[in-house]
Amino acid sequence: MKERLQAIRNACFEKLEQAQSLDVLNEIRVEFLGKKGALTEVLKSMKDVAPEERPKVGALVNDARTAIENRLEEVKQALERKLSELRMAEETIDVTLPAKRMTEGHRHVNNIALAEVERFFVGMGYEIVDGPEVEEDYYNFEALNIPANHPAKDEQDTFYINGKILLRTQTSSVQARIMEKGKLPLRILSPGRVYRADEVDATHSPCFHQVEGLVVDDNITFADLKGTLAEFAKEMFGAETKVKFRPHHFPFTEPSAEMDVSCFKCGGKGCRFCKGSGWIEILGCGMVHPRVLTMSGIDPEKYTGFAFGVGLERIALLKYEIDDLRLLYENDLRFLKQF
Ligand code: 2NM
Repeated sequence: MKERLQAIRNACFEKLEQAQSLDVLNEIRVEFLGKKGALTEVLKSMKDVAPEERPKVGALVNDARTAIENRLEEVKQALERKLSELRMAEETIDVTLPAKRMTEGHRHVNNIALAEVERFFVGMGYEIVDGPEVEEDYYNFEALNIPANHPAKDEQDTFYINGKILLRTQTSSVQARIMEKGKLPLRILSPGRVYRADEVDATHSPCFHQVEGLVVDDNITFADLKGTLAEFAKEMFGAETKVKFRPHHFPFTEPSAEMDVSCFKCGGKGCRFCKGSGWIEILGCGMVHPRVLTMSGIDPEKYTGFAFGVGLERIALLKYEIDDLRLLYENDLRFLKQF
């Protein structure tokens, strides 16, 4: 019996020597100490031992069990220490390695141009205002003196949701909404997306951005318009920039004009950039039509105003000398990274 117990103990210790994982340790525990384990088998055979011998044999079995349990615990602790050292070694961080570079985003060209436009007008006391892109026919057309038979109202040019609701074609709709509220004086700038049913090409997109400005107060004259927009041109295209106004027609302004800036590439001598003319067309403007004021509940005998509208993409393309509008929307990083 003594030899049998010694053999079990040796077999167990030998296996423990080889054990490399906690799972294997547990298997060894079950194999030797478990319900069907080797030691339990010995206890079962006690019935064959002479009664006077049993206490002695029992004590021997208990010794063997204690020895195995102790060794199991020792091996377990040693193994845990070893595994944790291995893990620590694996997780060690080499603080001398160079840091990973984060890819940093930046503003889109359109946004850079918009920030510049906004900075100028906010500096002049304008408030930036916002309104719905899905707009009522009334604010997009009727309130701006665009009659029912006007070509801009054609389904060929405007995206209609239904007979009365559409995607705004200009951000003046925002201004019509604000004039209607009746708080005067007004000095507002409404940048935003506008939609027109155009085919995509180098200069057209069905969705683009407009910045429109509106001032309404007593004694506002065309001189205020000219002074404001001449300063704006200098801010955007350089202090040397000259402006010129050409008569034009818009339904919502009277008189109306288009403003050109002297070519900032050639200084007005004429080059490829300005197609030899020395001038570049930049925006539309005019004195707010008395009918537009009246429809918003403003008395045109007491108040006058000027307004203007500029295409943001046009400014961005000119300033950064980009020759195709589509580049602004394709989100090709090779393009975007240049600005
Ligand atoms: C333009 C050109 C001229 C304009 C008019 C108004 C409003 F609401 F006051 F009637 N807002 N913007 C306007 C005037 C827009 O865009 C080329």
